[in-house]
Amino acid sequence: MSKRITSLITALLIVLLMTPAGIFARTVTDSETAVSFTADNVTAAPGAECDVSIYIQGEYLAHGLTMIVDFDPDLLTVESLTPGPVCMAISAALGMVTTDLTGTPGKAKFTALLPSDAVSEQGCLFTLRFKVADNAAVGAVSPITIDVHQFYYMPVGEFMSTPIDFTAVNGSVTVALSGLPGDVDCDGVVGETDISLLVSYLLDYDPEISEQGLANADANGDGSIDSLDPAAIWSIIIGG
Ligand SMILES: [Ca+2]
Ligand SMILES: [Ca+2]
Repeated sequence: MSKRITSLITALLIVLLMTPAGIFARTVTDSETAVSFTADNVTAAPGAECDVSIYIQGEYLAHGLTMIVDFDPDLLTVESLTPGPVCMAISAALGMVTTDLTGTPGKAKFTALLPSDAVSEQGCLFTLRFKVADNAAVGAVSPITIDVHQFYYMPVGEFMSTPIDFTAVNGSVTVALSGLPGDVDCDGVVGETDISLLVSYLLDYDPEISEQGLANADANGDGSIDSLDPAAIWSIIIGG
């Protein structure tokens, strides 16, 4: 790349970075197709890790994207961001990708700038790995909100960025106990109360047991809840 082009690109970037968002923006033209950003909906147990991917679909040509993924910082801590195929295409096109996962609790920031070639890839942009708080209540939900601040087309030689139309479909992380064999009362531990509850159930005393609790009641995993399972729970207790 010649020095002149490099200088031009640098000048363009400076203009872009110093310009308040949208001041030079034009209205989206009819020829552009709406793009959708989507986030996964996942479940995870208290204290567990889970992955939420952000996807981009639709036809587009983009030179810039600034996105903030919002989540509930009381429920989730973001641990890492793994680039997906779209993010890798941005890097391959010599784009600049910056992330900020820790600057503000509850926010993961992703910025991509492509000074030369536009990107049009579809698929996974990146995957965020979250850790669910140890004390998270079962049934609590953290929205995963996609907040796109800038998404535009601006080839070299253009002094105005053109916003690209898009829709965003948010995701969520729901705190749920994953199958813990033997944990009939779903309190996160396998104990003698689980045996009592299961025995009550087997004796048709009709105790209140959740759907997950019934799944956990099959402690030996043979597909049925029967008189072998209290012993299996006892084995888990003394073995653990
Ligand atoms: Ca239990
Ligand atoms: Ca069983």
